[in-house]
Amino acid sequence: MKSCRLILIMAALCLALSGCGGGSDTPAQALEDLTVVGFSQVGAESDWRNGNTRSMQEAFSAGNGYRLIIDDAQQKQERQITAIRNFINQGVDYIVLAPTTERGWDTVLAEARAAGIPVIIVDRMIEVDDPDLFTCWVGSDFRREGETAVRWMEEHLGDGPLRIVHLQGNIGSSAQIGRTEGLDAGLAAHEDWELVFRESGDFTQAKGQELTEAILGQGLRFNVIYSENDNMVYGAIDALRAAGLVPGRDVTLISFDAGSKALRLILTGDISLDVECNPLHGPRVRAIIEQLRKGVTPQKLTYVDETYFDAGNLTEEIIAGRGY
Ligand code: GZL
Repeated sequence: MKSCRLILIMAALCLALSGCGGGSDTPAQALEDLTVVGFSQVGAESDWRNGNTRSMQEAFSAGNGYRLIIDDAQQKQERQITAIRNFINQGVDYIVLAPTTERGWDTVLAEARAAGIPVIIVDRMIEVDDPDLFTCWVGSDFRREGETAVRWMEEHLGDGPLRIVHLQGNIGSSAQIGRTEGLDAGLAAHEDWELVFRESGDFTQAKGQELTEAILGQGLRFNVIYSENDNMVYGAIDALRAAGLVPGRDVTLISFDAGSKALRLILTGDISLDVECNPLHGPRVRAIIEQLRKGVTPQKLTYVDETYFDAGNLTEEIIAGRGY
């Protein structure tokens, strides 16, 4: 019922604009059959994020029986909270939230529950007092991603002191929290690993370049950059090259996401390790909603299988099949 109001308004608008009426394939009839999904997306800060958005658009197409309403929060939680309230007022059938940060969702998710709208969390995790405030979550194990990177560093960089520059993602996001925890465990375990710089680059290429330029300008000595996503490492590469340094030779670059552009930089030797964080959540979230539509209770937490790539295991075929 809740989506009928939205559909009828849209249908009336379509009919008014198109002057058509009657017939089984009128917009009203077509709209009536669509399941409406409100998707609050973090932003468009990275290749990963854009791949995630495309995956959701492909999964929730009209041809698949859905109408997807996407709100781009420009990496601001308050905009996501407003978007969720708008979805509630529009009477969508389902809400999907890709949360900017872990905390601060209890109130608005209680409003969605009171409205009888299931909420699916995708990608990053949320921390709420009552886990029944969301139906289920699908995403990555970010701590494990960080541990994968540190294990690789131990195996491949173990023969000398490491002076590490750490480019963090959005502070408070579970991607940043988990990847940072992984590195912190490595720093605690190795007395010849030194953290020489740590700051958030907000997962963006521009900030990654800006921070790297600043530390080069200060004359800081380092031999590893641990970047919590690909776009920040692209910015770091630009800064290193401008300073006459050779990425992969003068500085070892560690990254996360494993998008096709970054994997090509592994083949050229610029990036040494890229830990996969798969953004193609559209089919996963659609499968969850289709379970809900059949009255089936989905698994509460679903972790996506992920690996890592380096010069030892990467092929052109892998890159060709990435999808983002
Ligand atoms: C990780 C995702 C992160 C990516 C970044 O699941 O939340 O946000 O690592 C993206 O590229 O901006």
